[in-house]
Amino acid sequence: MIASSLPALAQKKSVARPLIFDHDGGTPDDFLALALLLTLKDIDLRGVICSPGVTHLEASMSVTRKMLALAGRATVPVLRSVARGVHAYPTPWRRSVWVADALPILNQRAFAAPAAPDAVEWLVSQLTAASAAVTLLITGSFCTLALALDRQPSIESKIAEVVWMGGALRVAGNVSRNDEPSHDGSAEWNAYFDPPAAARVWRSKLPLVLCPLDATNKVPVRREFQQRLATVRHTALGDLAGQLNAFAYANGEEFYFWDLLAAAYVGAPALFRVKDDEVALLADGASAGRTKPEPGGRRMKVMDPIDPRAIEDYVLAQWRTRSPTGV
Ligand SMILES: [Ca+2]
Repeated sequence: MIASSLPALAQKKSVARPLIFDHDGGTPDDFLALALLLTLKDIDLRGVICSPGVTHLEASMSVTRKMLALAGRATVPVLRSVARGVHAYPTPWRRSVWVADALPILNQRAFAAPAAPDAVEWLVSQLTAASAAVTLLITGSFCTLALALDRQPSIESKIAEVVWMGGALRVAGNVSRNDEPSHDGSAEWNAYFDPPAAARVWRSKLPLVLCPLDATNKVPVRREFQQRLATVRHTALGDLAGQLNAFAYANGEEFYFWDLLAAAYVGAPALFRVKDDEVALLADGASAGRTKPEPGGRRMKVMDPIDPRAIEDYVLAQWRTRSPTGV
């Protein structure tokens, strides 16, 4: 950019980027990602799709609606996916969404949930009618997108890019043999939940940006981060984020910025290196859902956080500042 063009650009009103968020209700992860998205000024959030995955769908939809209402965005449509997936998540992982749904901060007012349109039908009609290409942020499996692509393949041309938290390229997967004895442990759960759906997206020409475990492993949720969340409690979204993040300690296991990292990329891509890669997807067998770097594999971009501490600082700064709707 040349310096002389700056005044003209400064006067030009920036156009918000249209985005659809498709999540699978993992608590706290998917909702932390939503809490960050709701702080972004340059995003036009067109709708939030609740897909099956690491959740109970009714509770996931309820939390999603209550979060949108808390953020003054109750008019953003919430869509119900009828996709089913293939491999069910371990039951204990899915339960905490019910606790999130009962948090007082999300229940300050009585809430009447409107009927939820079918996500696949809505996605096809939204994209078909879109005048500008839409970004998809997907922090669950591809189960819903795959159905939409099958229903109307031409929607591909209306998708600017798909940012996906999923895959494990040069690190171990997180599908445990304790939970899935027939699996070899090489896959990441968002790919393993519905490998044929991932294969459908692999067959598409969609621009794909991966946020794999290789990236998320670099950003653990540190105790210090939880303590710093207490300093952003003066905003509603910051307060909610701190309460949600406490769920990260429920099982005493290591927790990472997974979905939140992919959302941070949407808001602040400059905090990431992005490299081209070629990745094969194994759709069945003992490695079902494995995403394997391989010459000749599907081309995609892969994100890598430059500085994990800068990611923490970024999300805290977002939650410290009042959102575009003033909460
Ligand atoms: Ca998720």
